[in-house]
Amino acid sequence: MSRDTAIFDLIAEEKKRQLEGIELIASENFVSDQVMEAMGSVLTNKYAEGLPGKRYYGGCEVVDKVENLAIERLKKLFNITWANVQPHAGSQANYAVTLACLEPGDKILGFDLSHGGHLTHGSPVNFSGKRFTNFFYGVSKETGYVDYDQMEEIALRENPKLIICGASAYSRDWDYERIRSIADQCGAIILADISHPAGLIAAGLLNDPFDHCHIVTTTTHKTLRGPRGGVIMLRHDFENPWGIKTKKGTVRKMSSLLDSAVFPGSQGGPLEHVIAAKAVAFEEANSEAYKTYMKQVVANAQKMAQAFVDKGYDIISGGTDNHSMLIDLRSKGLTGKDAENALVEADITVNKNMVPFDTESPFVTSGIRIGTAAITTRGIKEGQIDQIVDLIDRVLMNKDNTDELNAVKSDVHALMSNLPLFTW
Ligand code: DSN
Repeated sequence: MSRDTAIFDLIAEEKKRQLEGIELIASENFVSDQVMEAMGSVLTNKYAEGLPGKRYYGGCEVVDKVENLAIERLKKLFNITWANVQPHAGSQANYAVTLACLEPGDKILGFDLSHGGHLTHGSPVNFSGKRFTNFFYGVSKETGYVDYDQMEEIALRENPKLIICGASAYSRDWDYERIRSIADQCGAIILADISHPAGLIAAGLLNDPFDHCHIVTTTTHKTLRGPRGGVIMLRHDFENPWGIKTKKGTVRKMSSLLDSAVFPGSQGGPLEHVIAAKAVAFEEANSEAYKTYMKQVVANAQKMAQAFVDKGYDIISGGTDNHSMLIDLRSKGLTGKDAENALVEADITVNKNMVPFDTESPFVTSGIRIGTAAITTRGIKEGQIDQIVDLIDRVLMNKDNTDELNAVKSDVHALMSNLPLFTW
């Protein structure tokens, strides 16, 4: 068969878009060549349902070694004792946790989606909202920080079986110790979904959730800079509190329930090519160079948040501890949708995002979310941040002026086109 130019031309077009533009979506990043190579390898041909050493197919000797390497490298990265690297994505990881821990109708206390939470933390349009009974904590209107008093008040009133912390759009660190003290008062298990700040936690730049939160999930493609995927992790394995027993009559460990919840509970064959790419990314993240990269990501984000504040933009909570920030555009008379669309015209990519206490719908929103993981991978340092904020401001202040948007686009291409997609 001849080469499928329809698809490969589109891939080339997308590569050009990625090279020329400024990528500020907080959940995106660029992977190294070796991560890409592992993903595009012959491992995609192999079926390997089960776990290393316990498969339902022959010929798994090699992929067993691949998957074991991924697990060992991840254990080293976060100083943990157990991991499952098979979830196809963060949502699948969180689905497996609910399958292991909850019965339909059980209560979950999660972070409100409109305050920065994630769909899988209890949103009514997601499995987590459809299968379970959900309650939400949010941020304080005054400070923009998570309101732990509200979390405690709801937890003690409702006695949820699962408390979920972690966010898609929250720029501050989490007080995992406080969350544990709340969970212990009502007998809840805690799931920390660290999908966004995982790399910063691995590099020791943010609080470590693993001693306080019973179960931790993350995606592997955001700050972790790996292939698209998810993992589930435990530092301390424990007997499930519901007394679920093995066939031999002993109480099953949480690791065993989680393994079963991934396969056969919710997934079929693991994506061994993606697991190989995860292993490569975990090894990269175990390096000093990665720690330097993570520090640069935070330095860039803090510099950017300040530059926006200096231009009169309203950043939720006033700044950032991590790679991201949420900008409330209401004081500028803009919606998130208008801002996202105008910025795309200039090849600057962000996503519209609800802000706490938003009055617009999720399709319009009052804010945009910005993250610095991807531009930092391309080699952007603090010295170029003011220029990027200037470009964004020019777009937002001239959103209906096509000439100005085209002028900004030329400046964006001049800044980015000669930078590689991936640098250390
Ligand atoms: N991964 C989420 C994000 O963009 O933060 C969306 O599911």
